[in-house]
Amino acid sequence: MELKGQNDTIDSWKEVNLIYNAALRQVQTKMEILNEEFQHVHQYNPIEHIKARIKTPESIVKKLKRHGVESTIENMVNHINDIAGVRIICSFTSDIYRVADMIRNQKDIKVIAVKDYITYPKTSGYRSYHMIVTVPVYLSDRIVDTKVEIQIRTVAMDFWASLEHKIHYKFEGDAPQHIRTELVECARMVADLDSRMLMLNDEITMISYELEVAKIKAEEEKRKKRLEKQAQEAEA
Ligand code: 0O2
Repeated sequence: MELKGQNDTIDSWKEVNLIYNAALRQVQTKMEILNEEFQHVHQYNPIEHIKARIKTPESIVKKLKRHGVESTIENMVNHINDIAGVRIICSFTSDIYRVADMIRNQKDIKVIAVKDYITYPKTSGYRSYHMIVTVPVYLSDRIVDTKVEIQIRTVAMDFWASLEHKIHYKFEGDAPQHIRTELVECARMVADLDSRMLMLNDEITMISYELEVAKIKAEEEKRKKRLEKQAQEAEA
């Protein structure tokens, strides 16, 4: 089967929409399957929930303007990495890296760029883990490797980013200094909350493990005693 890149195969907005929607659905389904499998094997869900969206034509045009390029289908496909966007919300920071590794291990997903704004937060305070990947979309006559932006973040990071995004748009990117300072302080608190919740969860997991081990040992002790008693009764 012929494998073509994006720019020489996509030539109309309708087709673009169809292809990016297909890519979005594939990534979303893959994530749901991985989450279900993880639950089955480890009795634990690393993913709280998933949101998926196609960027609106207005936002695409705005972003192309920001990039200083003409609004054409070709420029859109080449310059805009987040036409298809999937946001994965996790409970804990450790889950983010776990999910990112699961994505990397998918044979048909190609990771083309990673931005770790958790290890290196933005000056705004923004924290999130971004991956630009491509997935093959199988059409009747060709395969189109299609870009999807995956943002992975905790519930707390998402809460902060939603409010900051709203403020950013309200003030058209020029929020008063005291609001920006307060947002940076809130981002610091969010990071602290995430790390304390993770420590708490690790401690709970450890206690549950120790309780489970103690229960097994107690069961074993009981079984031994029962066998000893049965042996004594048989001797008598
Ligand atoms: P919108 O309106 O959310 O779609 P690229 O997409 O790679 O060409 P960039 O900006 O270098 O452009 O990529 P980056 O930094 O990975 O950001 C991509 C997206 O992450 C943004 O898309 C936002 O959704 C989100 N993001 C990045 N920085 C911030 C931030 O400081 N605050 C918030 N709330 N979100 C952020 P768009 O298209 O810029 O915006």
